[in-house]
Amino acid sequence: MSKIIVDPLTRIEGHLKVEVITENGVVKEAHSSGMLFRGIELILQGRDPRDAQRYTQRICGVCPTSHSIAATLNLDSAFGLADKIPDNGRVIRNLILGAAHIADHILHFYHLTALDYVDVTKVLKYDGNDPTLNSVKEFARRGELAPFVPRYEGDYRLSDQVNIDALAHYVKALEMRRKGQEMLAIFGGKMPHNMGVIPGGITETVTVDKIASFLWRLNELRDFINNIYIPDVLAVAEAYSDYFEIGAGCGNLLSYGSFDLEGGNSDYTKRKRLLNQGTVSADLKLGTLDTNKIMEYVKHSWYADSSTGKHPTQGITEPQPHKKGAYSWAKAPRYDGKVYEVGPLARVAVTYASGEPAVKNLVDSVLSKFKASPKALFSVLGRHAARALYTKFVADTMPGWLLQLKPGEPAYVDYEIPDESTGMGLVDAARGALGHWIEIKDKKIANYQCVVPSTWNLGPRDDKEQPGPVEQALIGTKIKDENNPFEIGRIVRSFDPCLACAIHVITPKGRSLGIYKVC
Ligand code: NFE
Ligand code: MG
Repeated sequence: MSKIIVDPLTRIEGHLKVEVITENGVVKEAHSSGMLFRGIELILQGRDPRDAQRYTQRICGVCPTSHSIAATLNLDSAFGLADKIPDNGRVIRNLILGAAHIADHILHFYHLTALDYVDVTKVLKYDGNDPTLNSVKEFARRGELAPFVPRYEGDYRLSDQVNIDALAHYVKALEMRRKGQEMLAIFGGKMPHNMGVIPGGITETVTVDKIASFLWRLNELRDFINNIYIPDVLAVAEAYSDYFEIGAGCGNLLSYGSFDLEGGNSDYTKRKRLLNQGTVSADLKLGTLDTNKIMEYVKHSWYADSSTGKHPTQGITEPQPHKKGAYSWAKAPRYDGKVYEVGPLARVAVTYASGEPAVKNLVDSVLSKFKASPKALFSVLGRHAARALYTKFVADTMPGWLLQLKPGEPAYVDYEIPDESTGMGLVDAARGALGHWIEIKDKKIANYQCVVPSTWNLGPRDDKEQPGPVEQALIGTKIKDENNPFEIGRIVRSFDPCLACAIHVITPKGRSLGIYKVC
């Protein structure tokens, strides 16, 4: 038996510790620990409900846009506006969320996960004219490749040419992310922490100029997705095809769906969305989403036991940092008592299982290229492929939304804050199902709860000792070289963890709460 601790696990957002115990090189036990406390839910208590849109965006620098949408859907529902949003407002929200997801998935593949597969030291072999790669080569020649080294050594399999191309794409992807953020800011006002998404709709007016500005950036991004991102994911899949069989996870997938295709229905679980709401089991059986079945458990989390087994409407955030048997600041969300994975794979699988033709064609074409069955989707490479195909599907749909905008027509409706109310906002963030719940008393927030994607995926064991999705994905994995446990980083990063979303802390004076050595 040996123990491998990766702490902190780098190239993700936030502070994650992963600990595995191996027997004969195979993972027998795994613990995923979120290492900081997220206090935003407590900070919101007693505030103006409209603060939720502003404050919850500060949970995370990567996905503030998704929090702005979840918070706003939540406020729409609490203010009685869910069926009153003008089409311009609904469509612009979709464009803003789409821009965020495109930029975010490009970020994940190139800047967070690619160096698990791409050998950055191969830049030393570069003899072309790209000035960016030449300057990286100069740093590498002088032995200055931080933060890309130190790293695990050994299992890099791409050919020199594919490897060098991928490094050039890493740099190009930085520019593409900027284009995505610019696109978002056209209607959102700025990025991060947009100002444009508000209860009742959107603050920005629609003009032909803005539509044109958005469209040329979108077209550039679509070129990048089709000609660079997807081919790079397929090249990695070809060289590392064993990762279609590694990191399967819990087998249950859950999605809230994303991108409202119609207003009208104030029940978000029944709305027509571009990506469908629902659940999918390991045999791709579709289930309908019932939010009453969502509960959070805390037996192994640093929270008071009185908050265990609660639906988010009854949720309590009561930290207990010295609790015995606890090993994470993340709670353990469960659906119908069972463990569920969320994320692009869940979105794509639910939509695929619903028979949506464009998504089905995209997924089937990749599966047939690798002579793989749909079961192969439940894997490290399945997650990367689903994320890339989802990005393409959304980007290809967005030009049509621009054509639906009506310059000069309203993008929001006015409202009053009710004395007392409750609300729920559901959307799929880039990393998966994101839910916000609010209770309003005396026009102020009495309770606010967020159940975020990385809590679903990275959360610890629950009260029935069921390990969380990432923990299950690690268990059973053969670690080829325990001194260079590539498998751990590759499995965990395929979920695109964001511990800032799952847990987060601030002090009023910005006092430093800990020093972390990242190596
Ligand atoms: Ni901080 Fe987030 C996304 C949300 S994941 S990245 O996407 O919500 O917990
Ligand atoms: Mg919560």
